[in-house]
Formats: sequence, structure tokens, C-alpha cells
Amino acid sequence: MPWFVWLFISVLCCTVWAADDARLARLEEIDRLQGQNCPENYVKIGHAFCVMKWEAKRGPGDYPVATAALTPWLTNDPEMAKAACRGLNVHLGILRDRFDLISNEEWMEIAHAVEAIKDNWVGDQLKGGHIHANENNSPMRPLDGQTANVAPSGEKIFDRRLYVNQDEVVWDLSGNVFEIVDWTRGGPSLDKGPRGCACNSNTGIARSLADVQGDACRCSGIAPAAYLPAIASPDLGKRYVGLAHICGDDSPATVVFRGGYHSHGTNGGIFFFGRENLAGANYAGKVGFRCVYRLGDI
Ligand SMILES: [Ca+2]
Ligand SMILES: [Ca+2]
Repeated sequence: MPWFVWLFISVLCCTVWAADDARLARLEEIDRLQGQNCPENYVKIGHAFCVMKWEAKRGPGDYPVATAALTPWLTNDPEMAKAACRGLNVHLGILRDRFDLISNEEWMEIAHAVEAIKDNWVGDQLKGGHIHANENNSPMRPLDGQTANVAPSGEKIFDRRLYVNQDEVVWDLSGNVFEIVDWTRGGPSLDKGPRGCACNSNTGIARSLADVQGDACRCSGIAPAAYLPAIASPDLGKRYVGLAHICGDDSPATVVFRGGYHSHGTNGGIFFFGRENLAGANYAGKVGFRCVYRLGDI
């Protein structure tokens, strides 16, 4: 080909490449910025992710929103909950799948943060009996996030807020509605959790940590680190930390859910772990979910 045609093509190519490079750099910068900060009304947990300050509420266009107003978005459809959280990425122009349904690992990171802060314990004493649970609110139904304490008697144990660091609280982690979790972090569809996990019948009652760690409630399909407190205390688990009901139903329709609900009694709590088919009548009006936003290079 004539030299001037070659030159023309070369210049054109380089111009296109330069434009591509600029566009790529711009996208990388947008992604970097998107991975730096929590969305509004999400609370930062460690360095890796942020969590909705309240359970998800049903916003305009059926997108989950983090707001004190409105009562929780109730659902017995775990796949819908997962899709709703992930749908925020496209809706808000997030380049990676940073919005997602909370995973069990993330739930546990929060739970361990909660148990390590004395303000979350009744009596403000670490390991001093039990953690706030809000497991028995007086209207006996899911509430919006306007009223911190719904105890008939105003006791601290009914406070709906738990500290996740020295300054910030997250609402209703151990009350209001159960929360569906994705067993493993990431992925386009829900991971329901391990199967083949058999327990005896004594799983529906409040238990001590010693009971849970003992044979009575051990679940061979789930590692203790996936659901138990990190602090070994003889008092921990007597009430209101939710160490009950570890197995539940083992059929393929079952999913893992955590935290207890509004009238769960002493079974509710931050470490509550259930696995059931949520389509059952027992769970009507008691189950919701919470989204996370993952930071950094995910
Ligand atoms: Ca809850
Ligand atoms: Ca997953």
C-alpha cells in the first residue's frame, strides 16, 4: 500500500487507541472512587464492606433502600432478596457488583464486632450476661426505624441498636425481622448453605454456649466459626444471644437466616442461626434482608 495510506491508518489507529486508553483510565478512576466510600446510610464494617443501617426497605422501582422510614421489606423469596440487592449496581451505575445480599461471613464479622463492644451488653460489662436483643417488641410486629427502644418497661435489653464500632450503631441485627444471608460472599445467585447437616430435636430453645458446643446441638455440616460467638464466657448464651435453632430443616428448599424476629423471645439474638424453608406459614411477616456494599478491589 502507498506510504501515505499506511501513515493515515497508523495515525487513525493510534488516535483510537489513545481514546481507548483515556476511557479505560477514566473507568478505572471511577471504579477506584466507587470502592472507597460507603453509600449513604450504610455503616462501614472493618475495611472490606459497608452494611445497611436498617433492614432493607422497599423503595421506588422495587429497589432496596437504607432509610429509617418504612417498615422492612418482607419476603420469603431468598433469590428475590439477592437479586434486589445486586440490582442496585446497574441501577446506580456501579461498575462492579459491590451491592449484594449480606453473606454469612459478613454477618459473622458484624456479630463478632458487636460482642466485643461493652456498650452492647446489658450492664455495659463485656461478657456480663447477655447482649441486647429487641426480641420482644410490644406491638409484636415489624417496625420502622424511628423508635430505638420499644420495651414495655424501657429496659436496655430491648434497645434496637447495636454498636458495630465505637461510634456507630446498626439497627435490628437481632430483632424486628429475620434476615436471609448468602452462605458465601459474592456470586450471581444465592448460596443456600451446606446440606447434610443433622441435629437432634433440641434446637428450638435458648441454649448456653456450652450446650451449643456440646453434642446436643452440634452440626457437622457447619463449622462452629460460622455461627458461634468468639468470646467464650460461662454466662454468654444464657439469654438473648440467639444460640438456638442451629439446624432446622435440611431439605433443598431451605436457606440460612439470622438474627431473630420481633417476638422471638429468648431464642432471638445476634448469633441466632436458622435454616428453614421460608415459604412456610411460620415465617409469614417475619423475614426480610439486608444489603452490603463491598469496598476496594473486589
Ligand atoms: Ca433483623
Ligand atoms: Ca454467594
